[in-house]
Amino acid sequence: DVSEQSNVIVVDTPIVIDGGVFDGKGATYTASSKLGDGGQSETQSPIFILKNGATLKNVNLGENGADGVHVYGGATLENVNWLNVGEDALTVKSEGDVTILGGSAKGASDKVFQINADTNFVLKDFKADGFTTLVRTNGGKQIDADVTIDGGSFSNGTNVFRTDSSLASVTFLSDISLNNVKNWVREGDRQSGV
Ligand code: DGU
Ligand code: CA
Ligand code: CA
Ligand code: CA
Repeated sequence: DVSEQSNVIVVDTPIVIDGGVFDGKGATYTASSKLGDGGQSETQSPIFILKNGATLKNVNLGENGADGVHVYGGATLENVNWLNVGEDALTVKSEGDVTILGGSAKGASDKVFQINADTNFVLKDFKADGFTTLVRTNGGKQIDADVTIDGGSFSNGTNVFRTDSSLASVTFLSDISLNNVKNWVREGDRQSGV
């Protein structure tokens, strides 16, 4: 269910991609009010649902980001840009590996990537500007998330990685550029500054 509105595709039912590749060729997809308002309400729906190793590429998520992208059973994202993150940008909803290559996110009030299930989560050459936490395992939960952040540039945020899980790990590789970011890691109540 999509309709065109000045080169922006307005989505009022989540677009489900079950396996295979969805190439947006640079188009912008924004949520209609049926999915949410892009604020901090936890009851919003995603714009895209990726399942079973689907690839999403060359897509912008527009001014109403709603609950972004939900992933079930792993996915790859290439050159996906969140122009204004809604409640969050992407959520790992069930076990599976997630790889994010390039892309960017702006304007997250709280989290960018929300990990609610076991995953190997790779973020390579991503850019984020404006966030509280870039990558967060679900609050108060034990989640076996192995996160790798390889390059990228992150500005105007509080935490690069935050977890309450003793099973989670983060590895930082190559040249990561931080500008006005307070902590690399916050684990429980412990913070390690940059
Ligand atoms: O505990 O479960 O922020 O997926 C509260 C909720 C919260 C999630 C998460 C998400 O952790 O809603 O957006
Ligand atoms: Ca949330
Ligand atoms: Ca959410
Ligand atoms: Ca926002």
